[in-house]
Amino acid sequence: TWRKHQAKPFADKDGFQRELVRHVETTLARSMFNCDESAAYSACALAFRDRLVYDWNRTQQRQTLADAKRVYYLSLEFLMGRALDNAMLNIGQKDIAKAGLAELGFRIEDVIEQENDAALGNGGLGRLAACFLDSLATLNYPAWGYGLRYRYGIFKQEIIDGYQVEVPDYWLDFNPWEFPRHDVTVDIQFYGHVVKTTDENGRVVHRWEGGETVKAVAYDVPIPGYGTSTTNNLRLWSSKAASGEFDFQKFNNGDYESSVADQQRAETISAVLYPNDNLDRGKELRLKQQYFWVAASLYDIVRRFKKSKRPWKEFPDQVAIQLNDTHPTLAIVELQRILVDIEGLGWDEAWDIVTRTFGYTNHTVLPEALEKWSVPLVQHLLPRHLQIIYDINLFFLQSVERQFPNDRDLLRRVSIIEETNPKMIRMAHLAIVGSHKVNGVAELHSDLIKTTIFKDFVDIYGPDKFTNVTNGITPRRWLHQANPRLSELIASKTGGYGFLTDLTQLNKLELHVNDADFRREWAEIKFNNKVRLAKYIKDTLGIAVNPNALFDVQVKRIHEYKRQQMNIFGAIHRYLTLKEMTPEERAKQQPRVSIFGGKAAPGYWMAKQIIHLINAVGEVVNNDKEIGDLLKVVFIPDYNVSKAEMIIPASDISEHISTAGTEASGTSNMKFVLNGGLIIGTCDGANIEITREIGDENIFLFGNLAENVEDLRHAHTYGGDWTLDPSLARVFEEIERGTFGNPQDFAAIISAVRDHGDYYLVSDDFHSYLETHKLVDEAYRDKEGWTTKSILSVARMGFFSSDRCINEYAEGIWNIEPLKGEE
Ligand code: 26Q
Repeated sequence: TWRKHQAKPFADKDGFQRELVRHVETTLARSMFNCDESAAYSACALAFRDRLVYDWNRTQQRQTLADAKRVYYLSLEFLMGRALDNAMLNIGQKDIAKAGLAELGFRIEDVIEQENDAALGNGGLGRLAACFLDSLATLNYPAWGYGLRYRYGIFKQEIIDGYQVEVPDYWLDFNPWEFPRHDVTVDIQFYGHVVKTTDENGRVVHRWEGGETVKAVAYDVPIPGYGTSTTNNLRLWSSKAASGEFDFQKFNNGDYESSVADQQRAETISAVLYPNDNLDRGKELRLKQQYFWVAASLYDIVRRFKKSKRPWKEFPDQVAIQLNDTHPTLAIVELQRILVDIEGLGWDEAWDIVTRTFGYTNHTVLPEALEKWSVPLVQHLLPRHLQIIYDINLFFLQSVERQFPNDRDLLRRVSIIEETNPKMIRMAHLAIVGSHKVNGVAELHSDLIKTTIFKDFVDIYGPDKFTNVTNGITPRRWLHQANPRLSELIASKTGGYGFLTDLTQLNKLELHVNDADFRREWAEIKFNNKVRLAKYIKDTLGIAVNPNALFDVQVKRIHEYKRQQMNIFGAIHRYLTLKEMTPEERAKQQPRVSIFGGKAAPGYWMAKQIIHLINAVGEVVNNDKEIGDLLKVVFIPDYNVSKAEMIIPASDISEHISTAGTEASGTSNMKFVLNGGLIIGTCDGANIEITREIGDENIFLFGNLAENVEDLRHAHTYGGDWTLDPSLARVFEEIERGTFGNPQDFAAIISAVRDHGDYYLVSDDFHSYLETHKLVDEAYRDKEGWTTKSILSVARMGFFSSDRCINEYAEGIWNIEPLKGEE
């Protein structure tokens, strides 16, 4: 009979309105007479949330009953963005909500805009985790995400006098999408010491004693799939003071202040997301975050397994744990500790279970991003874990020594411990040794890790331990939600919305590439998206941009390897070229808008200088009457997921121009092409596979290849005959003349290229970059040719769905099957 109580989809807009009004009047305790947009959002979110909760509970019951193998995706970042639009679309009732809200006097777009982004991530890695959750639910896989419930997500970026200023992102004021589980808590231990004793059978046992305890409280977030009742769970841990006797004693002794201080110290653990992207700047607090989250998650996973009463050896048949980069690598050590110290298994038996459970995804080859922790720090915070790491390393090195006798240098290179002062733990090595599969995120990147940073491990384990799973994106958010009109047009030509769950169906668009009406609509949708972005730019920045101009977009975290500096140098070159032209020549040029967006890590000084240069150039160019619409340079502040949903559909061409071999995959490249934008890019990351899929006539590739990067770098320092590209020299000259403000402000950006070895090969690639931009201008002039490229590219993007990607993980790494409910 409980089925009767399931919330049915809203029967119609009246049914939806009834629920909305009920929430306004009861949950929010407000009157419909003073229901503003914010209240309308809250009530609408609560109405849809009610719908999710039933599916969510049923999904969990079904998965428990089936006793099926689950995958647990451990990620310190989940860059979810907004939830309401996604929930409405996944349930399939956005139209009803739209009609219902309209009748009450609200535009659904304005209501959706009220929601804060859930911005618990930095960039690509965090957004990938969010796309994966969407695909896991949509494909009905039994899956949980585990993360941290940061009180502050990624900071909000303001631009003041051209410089980035960070403002805290307090996003939790009203969050209807999380459910606190005050009954689901885990006590997490830190510090203390290890006592070695023997048990009644004479076996050596290690007891971790003393130290301090912090409480982990679970907060659950429902993850609805698209067009399915499967609603998975994202569990985020929040830290709280463990109310032990300690506090009471202090309190009773009248030490109220210090007992409050202890409490605050505990809550600090989950207070803030570390804002570094592709940079390892870990402090003790970051290590505490990692252990806190990993220990709570594993306790939860093990508790669930133990309810099944199965023998331990079946753990890997019930549980797959995926490590999103090395951030959760302590999970390997923690599971070994649970099995050996607490459950009393032998080392080898435990280690076999551990390695069959874990998979590790690598997201970077940049040396400065490879995580290391100092041995003294781990010794202090997690004394027992350090012992276990040393034992893991000992057994590993012994086996390497047996396999490759007398190769001391090999042992030094692969050791989990780096013999520096202080000694460092190489988390990637630990992750490889403790997992059964290691994957990269695009073909080039997976090849690179096998031939460079992890080459020795391929020799040791053989090539089969290493694999590739090329990243993907969810077409639900990145096409259907972000670009509803394009989605509708595609549906009208491909026989419905089947492409949203089988993206390869996009290939049906090829049949219509010569259909004049279709082409006109296609171009019109892009134009309208550009008008919307132009309006946003005008309203927020006061810069008028012409929607007929070519919109050239680079939005991503600011990093030297991603080369926003090369892009702005290119814009300066364009400006100088235009200035040198006669008015007649100028009139023939293709108008452009160079659009930038992205955050710099607060401690990344060079990245902040680059933001300043972009804004300084914009200030001059945008106010030059001679230039007018021919060139605008715009920096959109506070780039985030919801801004991406507006910006990406409005792009004509986007820039993915990292130094070859540095960008593991990139995922925004996929989002832009899926929305009918073309790409200018280097032969790096997933650009290469995108080219293979869509055809090299539909992408603008340029620059040196990864295989030549090392030699070029060498030549910069030792070659002797290295000279700065002349066009680039001209750009530097202009900056140094003070055209864009005080040249001192930009000296470091120039020196990095001209005087300090040009590590990212800006000068080597600059000529080919400029030439390729000329080709872009020419191609854009041919409007029909451009539309053809745009349509054919979208038609061939089927491969880049995160559904394909998740199916590859499920089959090749996790060995899990979908579990569907009766719909
Ligand atoms: C490490 C230590 C201490 C503090 C922070 C960090 C840290 C945090 C975030 C290190 C790296 C990250 C994020 C990395 C990231 O986003 N990598 C991107 O992952 C994408 C998904 O696979 C790829 O598409 C991108 O190419 C890659 O840059």
